[in-house]
Amino acid sequence: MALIAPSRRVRRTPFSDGVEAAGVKGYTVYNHMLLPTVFESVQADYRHLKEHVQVWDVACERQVELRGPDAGRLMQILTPRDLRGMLPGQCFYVPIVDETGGMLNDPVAVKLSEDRYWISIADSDLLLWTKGIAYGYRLDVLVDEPDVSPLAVQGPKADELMARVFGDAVRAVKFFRYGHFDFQGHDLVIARSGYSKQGGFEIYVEGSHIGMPLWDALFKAGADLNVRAGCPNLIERIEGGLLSYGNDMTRENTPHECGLGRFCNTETAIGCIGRDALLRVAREGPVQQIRAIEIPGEPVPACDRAWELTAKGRRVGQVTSAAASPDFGGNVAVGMVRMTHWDAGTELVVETSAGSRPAVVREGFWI
Ligand code: THG
Repeated sequence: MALIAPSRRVRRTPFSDGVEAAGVKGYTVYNHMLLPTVFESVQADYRHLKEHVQVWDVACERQVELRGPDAGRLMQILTPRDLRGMLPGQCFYVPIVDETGGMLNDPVAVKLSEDRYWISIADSDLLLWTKGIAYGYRLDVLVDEPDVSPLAVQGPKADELMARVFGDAVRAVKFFRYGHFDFQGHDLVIARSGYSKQGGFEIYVEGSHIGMPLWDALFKAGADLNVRAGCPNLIERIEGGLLSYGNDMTRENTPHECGLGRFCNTETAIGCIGRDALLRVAREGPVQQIRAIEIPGEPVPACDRAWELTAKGRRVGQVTSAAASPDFGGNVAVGMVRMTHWDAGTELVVETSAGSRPAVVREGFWI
């Protein structure tokens, strides 16, 4: 593929110098910012992620900060997940939908205090929607994008590496909780979360100038742990069933279609946008839903467009992400499948960009 032309519109991150020194081979653009996609090869990066520890530049997971007396009210207007039980120190995976129940984003919400939240967004301009809602509802809240850049530490040796840099107390942070930790006199929010199923942390690096000192400290402390620069890995995230907004779901889909119904409490999330539409779909149930799909045999090409799923020549859905899996054999894939054909074991045909291939609906994801 041709290179991405560098320009100010395609934002660099506080870690880009480190990423380039580590030999990044591929980038995508996410929230108008560089996101590495490959260092050695997607397969070699995958093996290393599952055995060692990696440091990921996920600065593109930009924060939408809500600050002020109406921050909590705005947060609940934005999501059908009931936030009444959410305490400072917690992170919630929250679907965000429009008035029709269509997915706008699937971020992680971080509650910093009663009047301050970060919304750690997937790839859509949620800042604009949020500013519009705050203005339209005349809320007493500031909405902006702070200088906060997540740096993920992922893999089985993540606890050991993080303990060496931040102290043993970091080991006690529970899944989707965060604590405050010092780095060279700077107070940083560190959560046990991240876009892999291998375990690890996300450091919310506040202040771009801390980016490279922290990057260097992690690599220095982890030399004997075989720490490497890494990035969200296509194969591993499909195996783990982690969805990618813009790929596996769009504004065309409801959270229920995306299998995110368990993160909606539409009945009790009073005042949330899309409530009426979602109450309807929650009652009737979705007619199509995300499924794990197996495509046996040779590696498929990159899934850079939706691939039709058919049964007896009729369209019954689409595959939106796929990759050859070293650990499970064949190809692992994610697709949206119509109710008539979504049962485990259903045999389908997928029209890849390199021709038709047999495909099977699976009971669940691989990890
Ligand atoms: N971390 C942070 N911000 C993010 C992502 C992240 N922003 C962009 C993108 N990723 C948002 N999408 C997701 C998708 C899945 C998860 C988190 C963010 C995730 N899901 C877990 C799962 O499905 O197993 C756990 C969800 C739960 O049980 O609460 O982690 O990765 N900061």
